Amino acid sequence: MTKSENKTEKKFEHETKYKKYDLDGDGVITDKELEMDEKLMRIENEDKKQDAQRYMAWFSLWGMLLYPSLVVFSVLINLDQAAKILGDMASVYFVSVAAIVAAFFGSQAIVKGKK
Ligand SMILES: [Ca+2]
Repeated sequence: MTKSENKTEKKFEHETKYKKYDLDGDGVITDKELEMDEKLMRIENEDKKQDAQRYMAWFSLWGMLLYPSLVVFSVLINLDQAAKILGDMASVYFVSVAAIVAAFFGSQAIVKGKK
């Protein structure tokens, strides 16, 4: 190795916070290792996002299922006003939930189609 090469070669400082990127532990952080970490992080984020979306879709579906029981419950314990309000809100609520669930399954279908 000549002197000029030595100068252009970049080194990480000792005990750098980036040392975790040296996946094979040979002391050299290659572009490949950095790209690999980026890929893994993207996969992890994608995974978290999907979990959150799935949770939201299920939560919405359960809300949809429990909504009528809530109305029945209100009637049963003589909360007539509450039952009426819930009934009035139902149309808006169901359309919103349907939109969320449709968006979820729609995006799932698009993702699957891309793969
Ligand atoms: Ca390495």
